[in-house]
Amino acid sequence: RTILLVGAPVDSGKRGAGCLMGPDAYRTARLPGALADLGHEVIDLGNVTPAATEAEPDAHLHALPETIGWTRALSGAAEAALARGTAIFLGGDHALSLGTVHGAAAHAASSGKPLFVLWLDAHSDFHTCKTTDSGNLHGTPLAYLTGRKGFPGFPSVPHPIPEEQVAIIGLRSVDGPERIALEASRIRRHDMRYIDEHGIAQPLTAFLDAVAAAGGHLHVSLDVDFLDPAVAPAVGTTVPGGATVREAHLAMELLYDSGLVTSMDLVELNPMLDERGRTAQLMVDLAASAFGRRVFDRPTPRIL
Ligand code: DIR
Ligand code: MN
Ligand code: MN
Ligand code: MN
Repeated sequence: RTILLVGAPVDSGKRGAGCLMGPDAYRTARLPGALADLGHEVIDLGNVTPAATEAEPDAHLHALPETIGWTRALSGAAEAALARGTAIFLGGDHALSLGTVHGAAAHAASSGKPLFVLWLDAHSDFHTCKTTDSGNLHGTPLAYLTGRKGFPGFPSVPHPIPEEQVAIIGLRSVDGPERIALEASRIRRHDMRYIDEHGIAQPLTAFLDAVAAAGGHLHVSLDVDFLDPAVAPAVGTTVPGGATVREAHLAMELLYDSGLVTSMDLVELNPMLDERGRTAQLMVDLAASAFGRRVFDRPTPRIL
């Protein structure tokens, strides 16, 4: 495959700074080399910069104009990268997905394919600008991308993702208004208890079967806090009880086996909070699993 790396040093989606160093941490932890070792052609497109915007600051929403500028720029960058191959977006906090998935939806629409989104996260990121209590826009992308109202000043969403084409896995921190909206939606949602009871392969395989049956594109958004903080400490919003290293690798290996992944976000890594780069390294190893690293070959594509 041709894999395009797109740096998205977004740090406007929440208050604590540091995610802007994420793209260079992934490069330093040798993500390009790891992917090239698997036989891929890797093209690093460098870092995107936010578009200029006339949006006014908002008293409640943190860094609203900057986040609108990032959304506009990253949508265009994502659409352009996807025209050339598979795209990996190096974050940056989760506000970057407002733009990357917006662009992926435009690409999918122009290819005549439905876009599916897999959200691996402790949080549901299903707030609108009206319901967010923290005012942190990294908690909003899934609401924006599924076409919920309440995003004044943001680019319009001409290709909203149908709710049944979204799956969230890893949930253990859902705010009240998000929970009400989620329960009224058709979004597929699996909390950590579900993973404890059924394992991670079951809900993921069910979702991948739906993507394959629809002939869809698949965007994967991997938030560092999907992982347990004991193994991935470098994120500002740790929540205990997350995915283990093996659960995460199995998820990535199943994604590779499916052959369905067209784009991926690596988000919320804050290198300032890391212990000798271990979280960056784990994220690089997970990305490698998602793009073909394995111990033994298997009679793979159960789904293709
Ligand atoms: C939280 C944080 N729900 C908020 N969301 C995070 O601020 O609205 N998402 N950290 O990954
Ligand atoms: Mn395509
Ligand atoms: Mn998130
Ligand atoms: Mn999260």
